[in-house]
Order: sequence, then structure tokens, then C-alpha cells
Amino acid sequence: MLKKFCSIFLLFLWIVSLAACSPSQTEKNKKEIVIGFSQLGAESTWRKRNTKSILDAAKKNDIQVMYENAMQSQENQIKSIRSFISYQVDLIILSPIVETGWDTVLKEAKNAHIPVIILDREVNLSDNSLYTTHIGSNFKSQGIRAGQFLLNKFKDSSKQKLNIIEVLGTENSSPTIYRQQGFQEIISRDKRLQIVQEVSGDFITSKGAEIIRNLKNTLDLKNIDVIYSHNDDMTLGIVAELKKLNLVPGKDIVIVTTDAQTSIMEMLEKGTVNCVVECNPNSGDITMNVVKKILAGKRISKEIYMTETSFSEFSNLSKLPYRNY
Ligand code: GZL
Repeated sequence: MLKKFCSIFLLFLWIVSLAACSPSQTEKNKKEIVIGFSQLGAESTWRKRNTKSILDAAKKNDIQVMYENAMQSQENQIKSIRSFISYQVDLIILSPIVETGWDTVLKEAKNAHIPVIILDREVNLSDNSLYTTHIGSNFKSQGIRAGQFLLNKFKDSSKQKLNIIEVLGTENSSPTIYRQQGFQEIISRDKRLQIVQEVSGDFITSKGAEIIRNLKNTLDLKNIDVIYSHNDDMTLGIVAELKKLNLVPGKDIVIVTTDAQTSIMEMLEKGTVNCVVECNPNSGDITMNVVKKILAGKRISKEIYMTETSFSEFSNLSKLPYRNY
């Protein structure tokens, strides 16, 4: 009797030990998610933070990422998307350098039954069913915030004309298109605010500096009241060049900039820039949650906006919240 009990007990222990070390059926069924991520480049501090946010969040969620840096080339992005399709990834994340030229390749992704998330910048398509959702900023509201600061800044000014230089980002990209649209809509409410130059700096520090070097030959920068820059990296170049010309940024020329990277927030604290409109690059966690929801067949809204605000010389400069990049 005892012998029989021992053998049954040993058999029971053996079965339990097997179950404990072998993966459960549900774990085996849990297929690893593989996504293709076409990032437009590494042109700015903002972009590098955005890429890190995505890759860190994917790792945290055990999601495999085929990451491709297109180095500012739409052609490279299209090639990457085609390689993701041939690899049969579960989902594609596209951060498009410009708004147009995506219909054909996104049709190929749709025909391959691969869902697409548009990250950060937007796309302009003939058929919006070619992507599941856009996760990014409301760029027009960023331009509006920049313009509203100037309306407030100069509301009591006795000047009859206020000359503005607008330094644009990458042409045909949605941040450039809609920041410009929002800004110009708002400043048109005060006829004294006049844009005297619009120049593209492609979101790059060196081009921001080059713009000032070129403009000083055609404009008397002492007559410029405001520079509105579409991103902080260009502003770093602009500020450095103004100082070489013995112009005091933030005093001689009001500086309004976009992104809110730490180096610029420190400039706001010192009065070197006057207004910082935030553009939030930290979309990794929200994006991975959306990836899992899409692959679980859940409904997703077409537009998911990042939370962001703006800071200025009118903020409590002793308590500025620093962003993590
Ligand atoms: C905006 C993003 C822009 C940033 C720049 O969401 O696409 O591109 O404002 C970046 O810093 O280069």
C-alpha cells in the first residue's frame, strides 16, 4: 500500500515539475510581435529623443523592432517599407519626412494586410484608410501658441511696425506647413506684426546659423524685432550667430522657438530666448500601447495627440519643467 502511494506521489511530483519548467500553451501561442520602424533621420536633438523613446518602449514591451534610419531621404523610407512588407512584419511605424508621395507604398502595405501607424509628422493621402492612426502633435496649435505670445508681448508696445523673420523647418513637412499656418493666422490680428523674411533651415543647427550669416548681408538685423524658429536646433545656430554680431538675443531681438529641449529651456531661464513652444518627442509608451491594441483587433481613433504646452518669459522661470532630452 505504502509502496503504491509513494509511486503515485513521485509521479505527481514529476508532472508538476514538467509543467513548471515548460512554457504554458498560452505562452507558446503568444507570438513575438515584430514591427518595422522607418524613422526619417537623426537631424535634430528632438528626433534622436523620439527614436530612443520608441526603441526603449518597444524593448520594455518585448516588441522586436526592425529600425531603419532614412537619413532624411523619402526614397530610403519607401525602400524600408517594402523590406518590412517582404519580411511580413506585424505592423509598420512610419515617421514621414514629408507629407506627400506615400500612396503607392502604403497601398502595398494594405494589400499585404500590414497595419500602419503614422508617427510624428503627417501624411497627405488620397485614401486615409491606408493607415490606422496618426500619433503626434497638433502642429497648427504650436504655431498659434507662438503667435499668441507675440500678441501678448507687444500689446502695449508703441512701435508702429514689428519686423519678423520666420525660420522654417523642412519644406513640405507637416510641422513646417501647419506651424507657419497657425502662426500667420494669429499674428494677422495685429497689423504691426509683419513677416519680412521666411527662410528654410531644415530643422538643422548649421542651417540656422547660415541663415543669419546670409541675412546680415541683405538686411539690417538691428531693424528686426522677432525671430520665430520652427525648432530649437536651428535656434541654437541663430543665437550663436547673433552674439557674433553683438546683437543680444532675447533683448535686441525677441526669440520664439519650438520643441523645448533642455539647452533651450536653460536659455529661457537666462532670458536668451523669450518663448518656447513644446513639441513632445516622448511617444514611445503610447505608441507601443497602440501597437498592441491594433494587433489585438481593438478599435483605435484616427488621431492621437501628444500632450504639450508652452513656456515664456511670463512663466515662473524658477520652476521651469525640464524635458528629458
Ligand atoms: C515635429 C518634428 C520636428 C521637430 C524638429 O514633430 O517632426 O522635426 O520640431 C524635428 O526638431 O527635426
